[in-house]
Amino acid sequence: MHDDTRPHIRTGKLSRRDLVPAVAALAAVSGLQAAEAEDAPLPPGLAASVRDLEPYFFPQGRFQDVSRGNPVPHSLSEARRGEVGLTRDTWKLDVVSDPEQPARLERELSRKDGTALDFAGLMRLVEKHAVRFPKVMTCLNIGCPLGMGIWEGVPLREVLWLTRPRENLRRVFYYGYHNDDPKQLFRSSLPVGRVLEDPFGLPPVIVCYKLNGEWLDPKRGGPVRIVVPEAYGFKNVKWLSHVVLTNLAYANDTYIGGNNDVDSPLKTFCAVLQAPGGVKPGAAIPVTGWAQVGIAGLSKVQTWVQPAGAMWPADDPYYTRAPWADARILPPPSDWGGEFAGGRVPPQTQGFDPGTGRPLTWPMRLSKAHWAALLPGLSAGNYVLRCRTVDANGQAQPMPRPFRKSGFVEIQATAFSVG
Ligand SMILES: Nc1nc2c(c(=O)[nH]1)N[C@H]1C(S)=C(S)[C@@H](COP(=O)(O)O)O[C@H]1N2
Ligand SMILES: [Mo]
Repeated sequence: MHDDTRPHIRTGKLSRRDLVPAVAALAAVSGLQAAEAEDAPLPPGLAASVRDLEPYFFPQGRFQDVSRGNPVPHSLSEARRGEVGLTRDTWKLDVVSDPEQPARLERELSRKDGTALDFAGLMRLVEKHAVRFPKVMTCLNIGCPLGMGIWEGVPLREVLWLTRPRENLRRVFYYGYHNDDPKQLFRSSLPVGRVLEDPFGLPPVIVCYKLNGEWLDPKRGGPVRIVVPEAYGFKNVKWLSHVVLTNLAYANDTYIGGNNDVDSPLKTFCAVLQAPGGVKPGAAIPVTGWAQVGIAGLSKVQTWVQPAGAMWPADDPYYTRAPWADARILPPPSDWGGEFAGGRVPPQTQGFDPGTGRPLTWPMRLSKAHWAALLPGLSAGNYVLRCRTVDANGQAQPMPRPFRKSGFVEIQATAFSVG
């Protein structure tokens, strides 16, 4: 459905899914420093393009939607959503042992026994345990983020502990409302260790009920979804209804079908937002774009313009020997977008200074950054613009994980003409 990556060079207006496929090989970039966003004033030829950039945080309605289901659960009428537990008043969550590979729990939370967790119960956990953090939502198979938001929830471990698990618990899997049709089930899973503890400063896996300070809307998976900070979209199950604690020792995600690598955290990569258009010979060319900051961070965004039809050595499929030039990674915006109440990032958002509301590090990991470049003027003709990231380990895109089914990471090529 959305596994759509037609391989051709994009021309003219932005169509975010049109990207050029890359093939596997090795790229090595060394001697790179950590990212530094530049605060120096932008050249006049670039300032207008930067002003026109998309907002940093997306309002809920601006997220792209790739939901499955027939009908998609968010398209149900409010009355019907009430009947199936998809409103805050009617929501219930089963937290049970897997009958196939049981974990030993002292108690289960289940609709059957009248002990399921309801929204009021979730809100009791909120009082003590709520967390908020920024995260980019990206589909493993799509070359652009679906949206960037501040997600709020309760750590999934707080819900898990309500069952008082004792032993034989190795994995947690979870799924949402799927029209009561087993064929429509969408399930994801995590090792229990990731749920119980947050490695390397990551935020927790959460049972999420708010986005950008507002209740999570039905389209975004409301009333409640899972959000896994470092994961691609498919681990972030929407319309959450069941958490199953299991002694199963390996992943059983629905996304394994479709040949996806379900153990692959977010990669670092970039693309153009404003492509060159209407360019006159000799005139400097403003270009803007976004970069996804994956687990390896972001050190640079670079661009390279090549005459159309020019050949490139077949032994360098990732263009590592091309004369790449650094673009600017833009500093934190003064207007965050996101339609936040009072125009401020919600208080106590992880990664933001509680006093000033400014980010503590930049660019923020597992988030998005914008970039801009003013390319030197060219003579009349046809060209291809490419862009790539270099991560904080010095690895240039699409390395170190170039494979298609562990997350989209191809070097984008955009055709344009001067004349
Ligand atoms: N219940 C359910 N949750 C789901 C899906 C789904 O089809 N059903 N799609 C997943 C996939 S593949 C992605 S990329 C994200 C997209 O999240 P978004 O629609 O909020 O942007 O939702 C995930 N959660
Ligand atoms: Mo996805």
